[in-house]
Amino acid sequence: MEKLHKNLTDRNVDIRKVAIIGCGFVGSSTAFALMESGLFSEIVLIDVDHSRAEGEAMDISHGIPFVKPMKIYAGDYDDIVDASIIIITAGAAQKPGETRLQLVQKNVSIFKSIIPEISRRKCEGVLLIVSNPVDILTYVAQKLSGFPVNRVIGSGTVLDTARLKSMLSEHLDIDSRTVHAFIIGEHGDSELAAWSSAAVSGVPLSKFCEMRGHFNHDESERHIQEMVKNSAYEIIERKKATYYGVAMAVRRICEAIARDEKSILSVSSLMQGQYGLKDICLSMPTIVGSDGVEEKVPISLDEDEITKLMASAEALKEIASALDF
Ligand code: 6V0
Repeated sequence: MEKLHKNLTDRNVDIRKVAIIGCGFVGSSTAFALMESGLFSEIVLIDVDHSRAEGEAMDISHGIPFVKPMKIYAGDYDDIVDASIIIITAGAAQKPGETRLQLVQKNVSIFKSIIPEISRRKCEGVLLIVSNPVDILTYVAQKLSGFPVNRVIGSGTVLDTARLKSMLSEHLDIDSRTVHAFIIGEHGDSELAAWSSAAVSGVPLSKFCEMRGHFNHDESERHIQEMVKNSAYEIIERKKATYYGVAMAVRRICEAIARDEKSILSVSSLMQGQYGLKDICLSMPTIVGSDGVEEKVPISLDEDEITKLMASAEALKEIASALDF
């Protein structure tokens, strides 16, 4: 069968090397999480504020004797040509009360300075976008880089899905790893929980809830979904930024890529006709392996979920169409 895209063995990348562009709260926490993971033997940090990247590299590298041997250093774009994953966390952060979408034009301008540096060097790694608004910036990175669709991924709702699982685990007093449920759509205000396909170890969620003494499904679902959606606002109000949760989410995505796990994660990527949606990036459960996006998983959605997904896509399209890039 003819190959649709080059797989890892055909690409000029070092599977043990990862780059992080942007070393603020999110970039440095991600570097720390990746250092602890033992997945990589080389981490390159890039920031417009080079001394900040140097400081983070120095600080984190002093912990290497407690983990596995590796190199972590501040570099420039020439150092990342063979990185298997290029993570972008550069950008202005969300301010209290500011929506992710309000950040958009500021961060698009930053991407216009970063992405051409990457494509000019013909990097063949997977681009993993974390900066917000992540779906819009994944779309912008896709267009600016000219990379194949499978090699541009946004962290999307991987974090929101983890928040959902952890809240359901508290609600049901059950291990969060046994909860199967996804937040889909935009990573932001129009996101939705795909309740109709949610389950705990194969038992439909509503049935499992009843088993654990919860019968008020509609109200609980509404409450939990609101809490997931407002998590970032709540955290920002208290500590000005969110970074540990997202760093763990990025680590999980990197693990799926570096180990070619074919894990199903709710990453953001270009829709190509699924659910009738095209030319926009948003999150759906997706098989993720060493080549990035392998395939989106067509989970079944009920009528209400379809309507909400369409509204989420519409909200994103409206913003994308107004962008100047
Ligand atoms: P921060 O602490 O201000 O760090 C941003 C860093 O980017 C700074 O060190 C800047 O110097 C650097 N930077 C700016 N412009 C460039 C450039 N052109 N090239 C290289 N580096 C540059 O922000 P923080 O780390 O808190 O947040 C970073 C981004 O992550 C923001 O857009 C957040 O909104 C986003 N988040 C995304 C999440 C997700 O789930 N996708 C979660 C939390 C935050």
